[in-house]
Amino acid sequence: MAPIRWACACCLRFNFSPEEIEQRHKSQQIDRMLEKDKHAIRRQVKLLLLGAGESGKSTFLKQMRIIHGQRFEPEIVKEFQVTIYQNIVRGMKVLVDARQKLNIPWENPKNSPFGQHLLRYDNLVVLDSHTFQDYAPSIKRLWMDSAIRQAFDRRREFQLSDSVKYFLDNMDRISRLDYQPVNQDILHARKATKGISEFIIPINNIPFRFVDVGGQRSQRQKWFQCFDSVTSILFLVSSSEYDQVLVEDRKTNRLDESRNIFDTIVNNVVFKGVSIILFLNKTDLLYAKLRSRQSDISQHWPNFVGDPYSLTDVQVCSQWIFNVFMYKLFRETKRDRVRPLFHHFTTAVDTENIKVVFNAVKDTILHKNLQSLMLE
Ligand SMILES: Nc1nc2c(ncn2[C@@H]2O[C@H](COP(=O)(O)OP(=O)(O)O)[C@@H](O)[C@H]2O)c(=O)[nH]1
Ligand SMILES: [Mg+2]
Repeated sequence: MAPIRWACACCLRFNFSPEEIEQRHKSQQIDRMLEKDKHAIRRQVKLLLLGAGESGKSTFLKQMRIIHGQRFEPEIVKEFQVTIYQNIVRGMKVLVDARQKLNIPWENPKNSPFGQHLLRYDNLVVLDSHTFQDYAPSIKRLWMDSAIRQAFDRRREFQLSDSVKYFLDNMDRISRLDYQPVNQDILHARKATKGISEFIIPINNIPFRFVDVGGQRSQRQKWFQCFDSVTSILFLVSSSEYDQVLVEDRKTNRLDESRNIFDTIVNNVVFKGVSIILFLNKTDLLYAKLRSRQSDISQHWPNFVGDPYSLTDVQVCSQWIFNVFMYKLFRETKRDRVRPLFHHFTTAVDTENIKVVFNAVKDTILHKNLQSLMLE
């Protein structure tokens, strides 16, 4: 028989057996533990990073680590180094292949065998600082050839990761044998997120739990697993992708896909009381795209009215596109007209920009949740 450790008056009054009393005792203990957990969960801020693939979710999370002084461990830096080498070699391989398919003649025909060398790279081969040397000289030569630059300028016609240009412009430094990635390189490293990854950072003595998910179609069914106890959703949109199509099907416009995902989130009853903060990201790439005047928004978005190109200053022109077109596009998706939609224009690879934006976001979140965070 189980020893009787505790029996309240009502147990005795109802003539519970010692086993029943023990059972009741255990269940009360469990209730107290659950209550404590609930309290801890309520005392934390859970931020869900959502958005289509390549919108900048993981980059934003990297910035949170950098800004809050949580260094990347040496093993993680090593992993990023491998990713960077692969981003570069694969990126140049894509450009060489595109040059061929687009029938752009080499500026220097002697570069042809260097291009062939890149095409022979097996995407699954893991590279290190030594094996990267096999490709580095070819890559440097090819990046100087105007044929590759012309293919690069037509990149919206094929799939090229956004960071390739940054890495190719930094080849002299990256191809050194003693190369160590700096934070800016880590921020540009592209590796698609699979599954769900979480990172907790204490901010103002409150644990901020950032939840990062994979954004591509195949990854999105996993999103529902993290919809519990969400404080805020940070929804990222890649604003420069208005003229690009999805990796997944190579036909859906990326901005359209992003707006459809936003629709399912902002109008979801699960998130009724959750504040949603929209990040119109990749402003730097949008500026660059506008500056190059290679792509006209109204060609891809016929309901885009106005002529932003009549504005001579690229910055003014981009702000106009953001406010008059993109923000409106997302705001109009929201069925509840009264509910506020906070928004920011961001460049996730720019630490100073994210510092300022996150400060504002943090204030909004803390202010909105002050009661549940402080008073419990
Ligand atoms: N230039 C630029 N690149 C960005 C920006 N945000 C993200 N990227 C790059 O875009 C790629 C995709 O970003 P990532 O954070 O992996 O997207 P995710 O799929 O939403 O997690 C990475 O190579 C990033 O370095 C930005 O604001 N500007
Ligand atoms: Mg990611």
